[in-house]
Amino acid sequence: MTYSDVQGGYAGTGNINADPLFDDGPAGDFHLRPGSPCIDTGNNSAPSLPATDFEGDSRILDGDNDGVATVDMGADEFRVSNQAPLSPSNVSPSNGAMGISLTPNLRSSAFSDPDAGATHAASQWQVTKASGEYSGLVFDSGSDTSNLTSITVPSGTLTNDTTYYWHVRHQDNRGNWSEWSAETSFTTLAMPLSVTTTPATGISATAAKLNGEVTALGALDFIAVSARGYHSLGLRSDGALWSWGYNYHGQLGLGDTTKRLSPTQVGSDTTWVAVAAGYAHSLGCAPTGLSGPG
Ligand SMILES: [Ca+2]
Ligand SMILES: [Ca+2]
Ligand SMILES: [Ca+2]
Ligand SMILES: [Ca+2]
Repeated sequence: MTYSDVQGGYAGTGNINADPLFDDGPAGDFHLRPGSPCIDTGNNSAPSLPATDFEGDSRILDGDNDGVATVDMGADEFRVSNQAPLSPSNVSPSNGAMGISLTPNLRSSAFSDPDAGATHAASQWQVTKASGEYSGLVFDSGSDTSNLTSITVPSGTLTNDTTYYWHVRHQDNRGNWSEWSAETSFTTLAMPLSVTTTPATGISATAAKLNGEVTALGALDFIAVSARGYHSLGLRSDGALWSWGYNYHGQLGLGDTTKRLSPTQVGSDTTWVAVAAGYAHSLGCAPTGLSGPG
Protein backbone atom coordinates (compact mmCIF):
# COMPACT_ATOMS: atom_id res chain seq x y z
CA MET A 1 0.00 0.00 0.00
CA THR A 2 1.35 3.42 -0.98
CA TYR A 3 0.13 7.04 -0.96
CA SER A 4 -2.47 6.43 1.72
CA ASP A 5 -3.49 8.04 4.96
CA VAL A 6 -3.52 5.26 7.49
CA GLN A 7 -4.50 5.78 11.10
CA GLY A 8 -1.61 4.45 13.20
CA GLY A 9 0.69 4.51 10.19
CA TYR A 10 1.65 1.96 7.55
CA ALA A 11 4.98 1.28 5.82
CA GLY A 12 5.11 2.25 2.16
CA THR A 13 5.93 5.11 -0.18
CA GLY A 14 3.85 8.23 0.39
CA ASN A 15 1.87 6.86 3.30
CA ILE A 16 0.90 9.34 5.98
CA ASN A 17 -0.67 9.08 9.39
CA ALA A 18 -2.75 12.15 10.03
CA ASP A 19 -6.32 13.21 10.62
CA PRO A 20 -7.67 13.28 7.06
CA LEU A 21 -10.13 16.05 8.03
CA PHE A 22 -13.24 14.42 6.64
CA ASP A 23 -16.37 16.56 6.67
CA ASP A 24 -18.06 13.99 8.89
CA GLY A 25 -16.23 10.67 8.91
CA PRO A 26 -18.29 8.89 11.60
CA ALA A 27 -21.48 9.67 9.67
CA GLY A 28 -19.98 8.32 6.48
CA ASP A 29 -19.20 11.66 4.81
CA PHE A 30 -15.70 11.27 3.47
CA HIS A 31 -15.50 14.64 1.74
CA LEU A 32 -12.15 16.22 2.42
CA ARG A 33 -12.17 19.54 4.19
CA PRO A 34 -9.91 22.43 3.15
CA GLY A 35 -6.51 21.88 4.71
CA SER A 36 -6.81 18.08 4.74
CA PRO A 37 -3.39 16.39 4.43
CA CYS A 38 -4.96 14.10 1.80
CA ILE A 39 -5.33 16.95 -0.69
CA ASP A 40 -2.80 16.80 -3.50
CA THR A 41 -0.66 14.21 -1.79
CA GLY A 42 -1.58 11.14 -3.85
CA ASN A 43 0.33 9.56 -6.73
CA ASN A 44 -0.73 10.64 -10.20
CA SER A 45 0.91 7.59 -11.76
CA ALA A 46 -0.91 5.11 -9.52
CA PRO A 47 -2.16 2.16 -11.57
CA SER A 48 -5.84 2.13 -12.59
CA LEU A 49 -6.50 5.62 -11.27
CA PRO A 50 -10.19 6.32 -11.95
CA ALA A 51 -11.07 9.38 -14.04
CA THR A 52 -13.52 10.62 -11.43
CA ASP A 53 -13.95 10.39 -7.68
CA PHE A 54 -16.86 8.75 -5.85
CA GLU A 55 -19.18 11.67 -6.58
CA GLY A 56 -18.12 12.32 -10.16
CA ASP A 57 -15.60 15.12 -9.61
CA SER A 58 -12.88 14.67 -12.16
CA ARG A 59 -9.55 13.53 -10.93
CA ILE A 60 -6.94 15.01 -10.98
CA LEU A 61 -7.62 18.52 -9.56
CA ASP A 62 -5.31 21.14 -8.13
CA GLY A 63 -6.74 21.08 -4.63
CA ASP A 64 -4.22 23.29 -2.83
CA ASN A 65 -4.23 26.00 -5.50
CA ASP A 66 -0.50 25.84 -6.14
CA GLY A 67 -0.90 25.48 -9.90
CA VAL A 68 0.00 21.75 -9.91
CA ALA A 69 -2.81 19.19 -10.20
CA THR A 70 -2.15 16.19 -8.01
CA VAL A 71 -4.57 13.43 -7.14
CA ASP A 72 -5.92 13.29 -3.58
CA MET A 73 -5.76 10.33 -1.26
CA GLY A 74 -9.01 8.56 -0.57
CA ALA A 75 -12.43 8.45 -2.16
CA ASP A 76 -12.85 12.19 -2.64
CA GLU A 77 -11.07 14.51 -5.02
CA PHE A 78 -11.25 17.84 -3.23
CA ARG A 79 -12.70 20.56 -5.41
CA VAL A 80 -11.43 23.99 -4.49
CA SER A 81 -14.16 26.45 -3.80
CA ASN A 82 -14.12 29.42 -6.06
CA GLN A 83 -15.46 32.32 -4.06
CA ALA A 84 -15.17 35.97 -4.85
CA PRO A 85 -12.59 38.05 -3.01
CA LEU A 86 -13.88 40.16 -0.13
CA SER A 87 -15.04 43.61 -1.08
CA PRO A 88 -12.15 46.03 -0.47
CA SER A 89 -12.53 49.36 1.29
CA ASN A 90 -11.34 52.80 0.22
CA VAL A 91 -8.34 53.72 2.39
CA SER A 92 -7.27 57.08 1.00
CA PRO A 93 -8.00 59.84 0.36
CA SER A 94 -10.08 59.72 3.51
CA ASN A 95 -13.78 60.13 2.93
CA GLY A 96 -14.73 63.78 2.42
CA ALA A 97 -11.11 64.99 2.17
CA MET A 98 -10.72 68.51 0.78
CA GLY A 99 -7.91 70.19 -1.12
CA ILE A 100 -6.91 67.01 -2.92
CA SER A 101 -4.51 67.32 -5.85
CA LEU A 102 -5.65 66.79 -9.43
CA THR A 103 -3.59 63.59 -9.59
CA PRO A 104 -4.55 61.88 -6.32
CA ASN A 105 -3.28 58.49 -5.29
CA LEU A 106 -6.27 56.27 -4.57
CA ARG A 107 -5.58 53.44 -2.15
CA SER A 108 -7.63 50.37 -1.28
CA SER A 109 -7.40 47.89 1.57
CA ALA A 110 -5.35 44.74 1.04
CA PHE A 111 -6.61 41.82 -1.03
CA SER A 112 -8.49 39.19 0.92
CA ASP A 113 -10.12 36.02 -0.37
CA PRO A 114 -11.85 33.15 1.43
CA ASP A 115 -10.18 30.55 -0.81
CA ALA A 116 -6.88 29.09 0.35
CA GLY A 117 -3.97 30.14 -1.81
CA ALA A 118 -5.94 32.72 -3.79
CA THR A 119 -3.89 35.63 -5.10
CA HIS A 120 -4.69 39.16 -6.22
CA ALA A 121 -4.75 39.24 -10.00
CA ALA A 122 -6.27 42.62 -10.88
CA SER A 123 -8.19 45.64 -9.64
CA GLN A 124 -10.58 48.06 -11.23
CA TRP A 125 -10.87 51.71 -10.18
CA GLN A 126 -13.68 54.07 -11.13
CA VAL A 127 -14.15 57.79 -10.43
CA THR A 128 -17.39 59.66 -11.04
CA LYS A 129 -18.78 63.13 -10.41
CA ALA A 130 -22.23 61.95 -9.35
CA SER A 131 -22.58 59.94 -6.16
CA GLY A 132 -23.63 56.37 -6.89
CA GLU A 133 -23.67 56.98 -10.64
CA TYR A 134 -21.02 54.93 -12.39
CA SER A 135 -22.33 54.95 -15.92
CA GLY A 136 -20.87 58.29 -16.94
CA LEU A 137 -17.38 57.92 -15.57
CA VAL A 138 -14.63 60.47 -15.19
CA PHE A 139 -12.04 57.69 -14.93
CA ASP A 140 -12.10 53.91 -15.33
CA SER A 141 -8.88 51.92 -14.99
CA GLY A 142 -10.47 48.84 -16.54
CA SER A 143 -9.05 45.50 -15.42
CA ASP A 144 -5.70 46.66 -14.12
CA THR A 145 -3.10 44.02 -13.31
CA SER A 146 -0.40 46.40 -12.08
CA ASN A 147 -2.11 48.97 -9.82
CA LEU A 148 -3.55 46.47 -7.38
CA THR A 149 -3.98 48.43 -4.15
CA SER A 150 -3.16 51.97 -5.27
CA ILE A 151 -3.37 53.99 -8.43
CA THR A 152 -2.63 57.59 -9.37
CA VAL A 153 -5.39 59.27 -11.33
CA PRO A 154 -3.72 60.53 -14.51
CA SER A 155 -3.29 64.28 -14.99
CA GLY A 156 -5.84 65.92 -17.22
CA THR A 157 -8.60 63.75 -15.74
CA LEU A 158 -9.83 65.82 -12.78
CA THR A 159 -10.59 69.53 -12.50
CA ASN A 160 -10.22 71.99 -9.62
CA ASP A 161 -12.77 72.55 -6.90
CA THR A 162 -14.85 69.50 -7.75
CA THR A 163 -16.15 66.68 -5.58
CA TYR A 164 -15.49 63.19 -6.93
CA TYR A 165 -16.75 59.78 -5.82
CA TRP A 166 -14.83 56.55 -6.34
CA HIS A 167 -14.86 52.83 -5.72
CA VAL A 168 -12.61 49.87 -6.40
CA ARG A 169 -12.94 46.09 -6.70
CA HIS A 170 -10.46 43.22 -6.59
CA GLN A 171 -10.14 40.16 -8.80
CA ASP A 172 -8.65 36.83 -7.72
CA ASN A 173 -6.46 34.52 -9.77
CA ARG A 174 -9.51 32.50 -10.77
CA GLY A 175 -11.19 35.46 -12.43
CA ASN A 176 -13.72 36.23 -9.68
CA TRP A 177 -14.44 39.89 -8.97
CA SER A 178 -15.32 41.16 -5.51
CA GLU A 179 -18.23 43.48 -4.90
CA TRP A 180 -17.37 47.13 -5.40
CA SER A 181 -16.04 48.92 -2.31
CA ALA A 182 -18.32 51.34 -0.49
CA GLU A 183 -18.04 54.67 -2.26
CA THR A 184 -16.15 57.59 -0.69
CA SER A 185 -15.61 61.14 -1.90
CA PHE A 186 -12.92 63.80 -2.06
CA THR A 187 -12.82 67.37 -3.31
CA THR A 188 -10.01 68.75 -5.41
CA LEU A 189 -8.06 71.94 -4.72
CA ALA A 190 -9.78 75.24 -5.31
CA MET A 191 -8.57 77.06 -8.38
CA PRO A 192 -5.39 78.87 -7.26
CA LEU A 193 -5.78 82.67 -7.37
CA SER A 194 -2.62 83.26 -9.31
CA VAL A 195 -2.19 84.72 -12.71
CA THR A 196 -0.02 82.56 -14.84
CA THR A 197 0.87 84.20 -18.06
CA THR A 198 1.54 81.99 -21.00
CA PRO A 199 5.16 82.93 -21.60
CA ALA A 200 5.50 84.94 -24.79
CA THR A 201 8.07 83.85 -27.29
CA GLY A 202 11.51 84.64 -25.99
CA ILE A 203 10.58 84.93 -22.31
CA SER A 204 13.55 84.04 -20.16
CA ALA A 205 13.91 81.10 -17.83
CA THR A 206 14.28 83.63 -15.02
CA ALA A 207 10.82 85.01 -15.69
CA ALA A 208 9.29 81.55 -15.86
CA LYS A 209 10.94 80.69 -12.55
CA LEU A 210 9.66 83.93 -11.05
CA ASN A 211 6.12 82.96 -11.98
CA GLY A 212 6.65 79.72 -10.07
CA GLU A 213 7.99 81.53 -7.02
CA VAL A 214 5.18 84.01 -6.60
CA THR A 215 3.10 83.02 -3.61
CA ALA A 216 0.67 84.31 -1.04
CA LEU A 217 -2.08 85.66 -3.26
CA GLY A 218 -4.82 83.83 -1.43
CA ALA A 219 -5.66 86.35 1.30
CA LEU A 220 -6.09 89.30 -1.02
CA ASP A 221 -9.49 90.01 -2.41
CA PHE A 222 -8.67 91.04 -5.97
CA ILE A 223 -11.54 92.04 -8.21
CA ALA A 224 -9.34 92.56 -11.26
CA VAL A 225 -5.91 91.41 -12.23
CA SER A 226 -3.67 92.09 -15.15
CA ALA A 227 -0.48 90.30 -16.03
CA ARG A 228 2.04 90.69 -18.75
CA GLY A 229 5.27 88.80 -19.17
CA TYR A 230 7.18 89.50 -15.98
CA HIS A 231 4.83 91.13 -13.50
CA SER A 232 1.23 91.36 -12.39
CA LEU A 233 -1.16 93.90 -10.95
CA GLY A 234 -4.12 93.26 -8.72
CA LEU A 235 -6.95 95.65 -7.97
CA ARG A 236 -8.64 95.06 -4.66
CA SER A 237 -12.32 95.56 -4.01
CA ASP A 238 -11.53 98.56 -1.77
CA GLY A 239 -9.78 100.35 -4.66
CA ALA A 240 -6.22 99.60 -3.49
CA LEU A 241 -3.66 98.52 -6.09
CA TRP A 242 -1.12 95.76 -5.54
CA SER A 243 1.74 94.57 -7.72
CA TRP A 244 4.20 91.68 -7.74
CA GLY A 245 6.74 90.03 -9.98
CA TYR A 246 9.77 91.23 -11.90
CA ASN A 247 10.72 94.90 -11.44
CA TYR A 248 13.82 95.58 -13.52
CA HIS A 249 12.26 98.68 -15.06
CA GLY A 250 10.41 99.69 -11.91
CA GLN A 251 7.17 98.49 -13.47
CA LEU A 252 5.76 97.46 -10.10
CA GLY A 253 5.36 101.18 -9.32
CA LEU A 254 6.97 100.78 -5.92
CA GLY A 255 9.71 103.35 -6.42
CA ASP A 256 12.50 100.80 -6.81
CA THR A 257 13.60 97.97 -9.07
CA THR A 258 13.45 95.08 -6.59
CA LYS A 259 11.39 92.05 -7.62
CA ARG A 260 8.50 91.09 -5.30
CA LEU A 261 7.48 87.47 -4.79
CA SER A 262 4.25 88.38 -3.06
CA PRO A 263 1.80 91.21 -3.70
CA THR A 264 2.89 94.60 -2.41
CA GLN A 265 0.55 97.55 -2.20
CA VAL A 266 1.30 100.40 -4.63
CA GLY A 267 1.18 103.59 -2.58
CA SER A 268 -1.82 104.07 -0.34
CA ASP A 269 -4.44 105.23 -2.85
CA THR A 270 -7.75 103.41 -2.81
CA THR A 271 -9.15 105.10 -5.87
CA TRP A 272 -7.98 102.69 -8.57
CA VAL A 273 -10.74 101.38 -10.82
CA ALA A 274 -8.86 99.54 -13.60
CA VAL A 275 -5.39 98.15 -14.19
CA ALA A 276 -3.37 97.03 -17.21
CA ALA A 277 0.12 95.60 -17.15
CA GLY A 278 2.41 96.25 -20.09
CA TYR A 279 5.59 94.40 -20.99
CA ALA A 280 7.79 96.69 -18.92
CA HIS A 281 5.31 99.23 -17.59
CA SER A 282 1.93 99.39 -15.87
CA LEU A 283 -1.10 101.57 -16.19
CA GLY A 284 -3.68 102.21 -13.55
CA CYS A 285 -6.89 104.12 -14.04
CA ALA A 286 -8.31 106.34 -11.31
CA PRO A 287 -11.48 108.41 -11.75
CA THR A 288 -9.37 111.52 -12.28
CA GLY A 289 -7.55 110.05 -15.26
CA LEU A 290 -4.70 107.86 -16.37
CA SER A 291 -1.60 107.47 -14.29
CA GLY A 292 1.46 105.30 -14.68
CA PRO A 293 3.04 103.85 -11.59
CA GLY A 294 5.93 102.34 -13.47
CA1 LIG B 1 -1.66 21.27 -6.19
CA1 LIG C 1 -6.12 17.02 -5.95
CA1 LIG D 1 -14.97 15.47 -4.76
CA1 LIG E 1 -11.44 33.27 -4.72
